[in-house]
Amino acid sequence: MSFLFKDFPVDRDGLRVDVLAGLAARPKSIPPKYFYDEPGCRLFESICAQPEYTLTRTEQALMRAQRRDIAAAIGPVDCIVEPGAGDCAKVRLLLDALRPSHLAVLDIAGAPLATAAEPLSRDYPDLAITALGMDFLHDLEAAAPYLPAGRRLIYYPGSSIGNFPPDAATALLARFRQLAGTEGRLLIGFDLKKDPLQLHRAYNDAAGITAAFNLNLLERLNRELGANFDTSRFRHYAFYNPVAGRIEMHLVSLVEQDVSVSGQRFHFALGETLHTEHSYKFRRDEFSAIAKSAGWQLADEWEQDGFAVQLYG
Ligand code: AVI
Repeated sequence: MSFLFKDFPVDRDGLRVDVLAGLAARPKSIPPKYFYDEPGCRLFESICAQPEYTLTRTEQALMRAQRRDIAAAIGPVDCIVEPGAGDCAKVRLLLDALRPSHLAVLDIAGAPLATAAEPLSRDYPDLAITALGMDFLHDLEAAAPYLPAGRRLIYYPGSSIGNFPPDAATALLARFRQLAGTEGRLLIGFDLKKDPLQLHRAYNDAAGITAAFNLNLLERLNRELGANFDTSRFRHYAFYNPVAGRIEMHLVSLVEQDVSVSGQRFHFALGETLHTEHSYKFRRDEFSAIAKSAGWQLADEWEQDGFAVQLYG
């Protein structure tokens, strides 16, 4: 029916500013959103296909098995909004089940988003599609003028919410609440607490893809910030911390070394860590308490093989 693509200006200096600040902090850290350059996105796709990393496949299986029940619980929807939509593959199942008149997909990688979203108009000729190239963590509110009036469903699958510390997760869910409006709904998927060894294996796959994904962050800094990281001098180190309820992902320096990034020198002591990601795991009641503090009321929920999807209103 119609296809609109708008690419918001991205802060081109954001990577440099965030990385220099993160390397000056103690412990050193870099925000996980910087994993996803082109090679990083390919490596993440490959992680999702590893036998040990069942999260994505389990969510897909749950959504397929429960789609009618989920659609009935959601009820009529005018517009689906998917922040971080990427290749726009996951939302198709909801488009089939809910038949909304409008879809708005948001992603920091604007051009690939537009390429992924446009073919949807062939498969759903009556659907108005809006693709917004934006860092929704900064610009979410700027999406509002592009959304039609009516009932909105925010769709946030893939346990992406687990990559935020609890305070930041609550703040993001509260912003989703604002964007959805009082009649709006949220359908969100997240990974559940389970056997720590199963979690450990998921982030330490035998083929070494998660290690390559983690180390690609250093290669990205070499490519984009003129850094001189030697990746053979860092070890991918991921483990489940049961006290905090999260996988922690680190790059641990195997030697004492100095690294230059964007013209600044940073010292790594032997064994010092560069923290790259948290991936929180939840119990269903824990998550609904977080969502409640962000203004959402649990309406329904589904669980399969250690993964949950919850519906809020
Ligand atoms: C995107 N996110 C939900 C993934 C996760 O499991 O936290 C990212 C990831 N990191 C390592 N493996 C996968």
